[in-house]
Amino acid sequence: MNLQKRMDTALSSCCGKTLAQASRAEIYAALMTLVKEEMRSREKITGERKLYYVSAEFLMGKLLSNNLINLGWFDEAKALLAQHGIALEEIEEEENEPSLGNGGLGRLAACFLDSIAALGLCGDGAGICYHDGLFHQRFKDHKQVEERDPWITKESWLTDTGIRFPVTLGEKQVEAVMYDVDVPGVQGGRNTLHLFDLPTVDESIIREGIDFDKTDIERNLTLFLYPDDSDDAGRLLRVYQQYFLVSCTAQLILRELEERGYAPRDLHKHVVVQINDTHPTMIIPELIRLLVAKGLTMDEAVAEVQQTCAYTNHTILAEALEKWPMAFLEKAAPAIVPVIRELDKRIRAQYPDAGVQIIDEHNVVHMAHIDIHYGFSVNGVAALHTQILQKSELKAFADLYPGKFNNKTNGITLRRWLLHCNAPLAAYIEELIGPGFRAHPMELQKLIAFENDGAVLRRLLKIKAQAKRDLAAYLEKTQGVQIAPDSIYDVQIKRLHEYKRQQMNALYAIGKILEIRAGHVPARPITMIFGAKAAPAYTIAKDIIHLILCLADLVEHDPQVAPHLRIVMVENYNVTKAGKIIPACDVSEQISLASKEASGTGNMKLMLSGAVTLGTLDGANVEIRDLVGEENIAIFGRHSDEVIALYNAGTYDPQALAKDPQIAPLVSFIVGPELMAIGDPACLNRLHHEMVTKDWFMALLDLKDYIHTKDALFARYEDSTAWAKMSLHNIAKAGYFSSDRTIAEYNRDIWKL
Ligand code: 26Q
Repeated sequence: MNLQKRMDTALSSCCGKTLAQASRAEIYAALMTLVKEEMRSREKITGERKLYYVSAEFLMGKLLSNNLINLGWFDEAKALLAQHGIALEEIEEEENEPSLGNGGLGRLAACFLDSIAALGLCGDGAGICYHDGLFHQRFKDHKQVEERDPWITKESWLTDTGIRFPVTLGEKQVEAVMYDVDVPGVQGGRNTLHLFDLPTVDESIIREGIDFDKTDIERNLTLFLYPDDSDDAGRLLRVYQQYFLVSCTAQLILRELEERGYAPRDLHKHVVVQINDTHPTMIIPELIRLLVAKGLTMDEAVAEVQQTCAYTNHTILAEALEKWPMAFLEKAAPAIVPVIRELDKRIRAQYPDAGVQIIDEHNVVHMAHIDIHYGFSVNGVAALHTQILQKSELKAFADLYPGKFNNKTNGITLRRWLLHCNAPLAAYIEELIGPGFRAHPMELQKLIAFENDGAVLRRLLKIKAQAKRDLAAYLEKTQGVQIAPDSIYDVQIKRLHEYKRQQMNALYAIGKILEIRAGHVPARPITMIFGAKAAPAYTIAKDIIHLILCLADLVEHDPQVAPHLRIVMVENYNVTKAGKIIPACDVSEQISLASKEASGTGNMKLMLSGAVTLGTLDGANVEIRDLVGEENIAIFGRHSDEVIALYNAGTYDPQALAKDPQIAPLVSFIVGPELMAIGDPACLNRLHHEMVTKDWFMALLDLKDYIHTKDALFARYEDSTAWAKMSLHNIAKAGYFSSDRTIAEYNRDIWKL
């Protein structure tokens, strides 16, 4: 491949320019076109069995560098641009990030597609092409404001396949369009992400911000990714979206099955469907319906689909487990209602237990129950999470089907989260242990041999120091904030949710402010970095953002505090920004209420860049601790069994805790005169009231332990050699969390491709 030549040709044909004359946008467009062409010329990965990973979300991030890496073009492209004085990062800035996901679940799907292709497995993704993704977050008056986030440009990674599927939405027939995004494997070959869209969708119906007519399905169906379930019109739209996704996917599966020369009654031999949370659950009745239409009996169709579909659970939060009133399904997806009733009838005949029925006494359909009864595999996403599913949340089902339950601890693709986002660290690791870790991430363990090598530890610190300066420069450029590169970077980046307890971190900040004012300054300045979007209708989550933004303002303007503490909330946190923040992180905040975070994947990304985890024994933190050992992680807080017992007993009393002499001043500060003068008293009062009366996710329960553990961890930062050693241990043990390992396990135990 001669990239130089191909770029010259591409640029001269698109705009009659040379590389030296072309604008950044033109260079980006030319590079994208070349990469697309190259990917198209690669052979599709094929196989006797094919996986369809069906998900309402694929949080792919920008694709240019990712694709360059997987094609093996990255270094050449970088060098070519460098000859013209251009950094590849500048060209990347031209690309819009598609925000086709809320957070972890969507990003996991993207890492999985990368790993499936990397392992040469035959597997495509199927999702929805939301025109405006989730939303673009802006801060105004210390509050989150949602704006639309159009990301599709004339030239994009999407290719119209020309393939159309009829879908019956309620009473209307619509015609879906299938776009493809290629997913190149690092060792050659390619898979595809199929994104379905409705051409009648009309952006002009968007009013202020992200407000639009929720009832006009033909014009709104694929405008936005549904961010919350605040109102019924929105909830119904979500059901329409889900049915649209699964109807298209089911048709695609059967069409490709036939093209490959197999009969419908051999579906399970040649197809496996992974259902990413309950969002695509309706693919089960839809496939049954289509098989019956092709001549199978109901018994045959049910048996076939049951051996084809597998379900991944990502949450034990009751409010996130989807349950839809039958009336919604009758309205949005009438074609599958008879099938769902039939499936329910069969369960009733077999199992008397009311807790495992599909349609409950209120005529509400429990989507997870469909998946568990009519799929052949149910997996959790971290060891602790799977245990909790089996022992408590889904115990009734685990007792019925012990063989279906299995664990697949999440993973992340090192190609994006190390090789791309932290190239200097990757290069140094290669210097030390050779290139083998790229294909075999467990080889990172070879780094342990250097744990007492002073020169190596100093180099690691230097790489981190540079990443911290880079982040400081980025934040100055993008948000106009100044942070001190020699401070500790304490990072909490994830969706805003009470169970993740950003509010506990904010209370820590308040404690620090009060301590500094009392003359106890920390040994080293602390920079607290937050990144989080809140669901637009999640009031308390937005109040927590408000609190953090008010605290950031207060600290910045207090000359006594500012030299020792800074708080930054990164606007519009997304995959791109994660890539900038992660390499610079010293302390990784993973402080969810034990039992509530199914896995977490940010925890893995941050340890891979050498951050030390400060966390509870929740999700994959448990496995991180087991791998790195107690001495290389800071653990605090109640354990999951204590938390579950407290919930069951109903005895948790935040009111009493709020009176504790150490806690009271921190909580009261939220409604004290200083913050009230900066922020919106209604928001601060509401948050304060919620915290001291409900504190549903028990932030106050672990607060003292948290503050103590965090201060002790910060103190350890002062011994830079010991810190570098901890950091090295975290990098060395992160190989286990490669999504290549996770995917190999899915394939070994579930997909059998
Ligand atoms: C449900 C009903 C109605 C509307 C929206 C939803 C909805 C949307 C998104 C429910 C859940 C989600 C996203 C969940 C999610 O991201 N879960 C995270 O999944 C990660 C990957 O497994 C885990 O690491 C995280 O612990 C988990 O929180």
